[in-house]
Amino acid sequence: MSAELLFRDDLVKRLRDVVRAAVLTGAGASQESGVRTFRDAQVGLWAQFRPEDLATPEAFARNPKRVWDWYAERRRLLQDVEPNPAHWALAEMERRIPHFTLITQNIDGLHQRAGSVHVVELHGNLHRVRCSVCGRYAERWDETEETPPRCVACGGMLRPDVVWFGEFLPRLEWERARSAAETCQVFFSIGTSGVVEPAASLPFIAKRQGALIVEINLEATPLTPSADYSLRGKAGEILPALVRAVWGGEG
Ligand code: BJW
Ligand code: ZN
Repeated sequence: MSAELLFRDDLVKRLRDVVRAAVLTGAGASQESGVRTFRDAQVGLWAQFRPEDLATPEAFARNPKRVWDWYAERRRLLQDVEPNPAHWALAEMERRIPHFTLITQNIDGLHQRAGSVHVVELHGNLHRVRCSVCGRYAERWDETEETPPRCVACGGMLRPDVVWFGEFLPRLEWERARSAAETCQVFFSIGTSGVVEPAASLPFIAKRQGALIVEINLEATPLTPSADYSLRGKAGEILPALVRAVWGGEG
């Protein structure tokens, strides 16, 4: 399949001279690595729970062990997972576009593993925990008989350093994401259902200040009617082809 045939000529031309770009990725960007998207993450042991019943502070307060075990299982599954061509292509775009901000809702760290440098993690990172009482962060902790393990400083329960429903996003990350949306010439929305706020508002912020909106998704989302280009298909196929069409080389 020729990359040039895939895209309307004007998109390729408009991307060639872009200096400031922002990208928002969601679970669909990691799907081809074998990471389940958030809304089909409930299988096996977890099939009886909706994500909304696990990814909340209330769920953790009610049953901390169940929530900790769900994240521990997802962490374990990630051990066998590698970045996919969508991650590699985004790392390549960062090398081509002078001011490039990659905003991700994913907590899997796969963008960084593919070589992306300027990554804004809006919803935290699965490989970090923090104390639910004193807020102390840790990237290493001992799995003890007690689940969740306890904070070495204050004895409070550790929790994953991720953002649950009803919690505020990390302030600095949100400021960086908003500022990138407010100043970019092109905004890419990739593999996100676009229903979880405030991340879902970022492409609309970009649109209001005149940025070109490019969406890549398997299906239509609430953003689709507002997108200048809606590319329907797998991010791991479309992104490398787009990089090849715009900048040439391997993509
Ligand atoms: C492919 C593909 C392939 C598949 N190629 N595509 C305003 C209005 C209404 C509600 C709210 C509002 N403001 C706030 C809220 C409440 C809430 C919210 O948004 N609720 C909505 C559900 C209605 N938001 C919050 O609570 C946020 N906090 C907040 O706003 O603070 C202020 C506040 C505080 C107190 C009170 C009130 C306000 C926090 C949101 C935190 C979200 N956290 C999660 C969990 C993170 C940890 C974890 O992973 O466990 O983040 S929820 C979950 O959804 C996760 C994801 O990052 C996020 C987004 O999901 P994503 O990435 O879009 O995945 P999917 O699965 O939904 O979609 C995948 C897409 O990929 C699909 O479209 C596929 O088609 C596509 N795809 N394969 C291309 N190969
Ligand atoms: Zn503590």
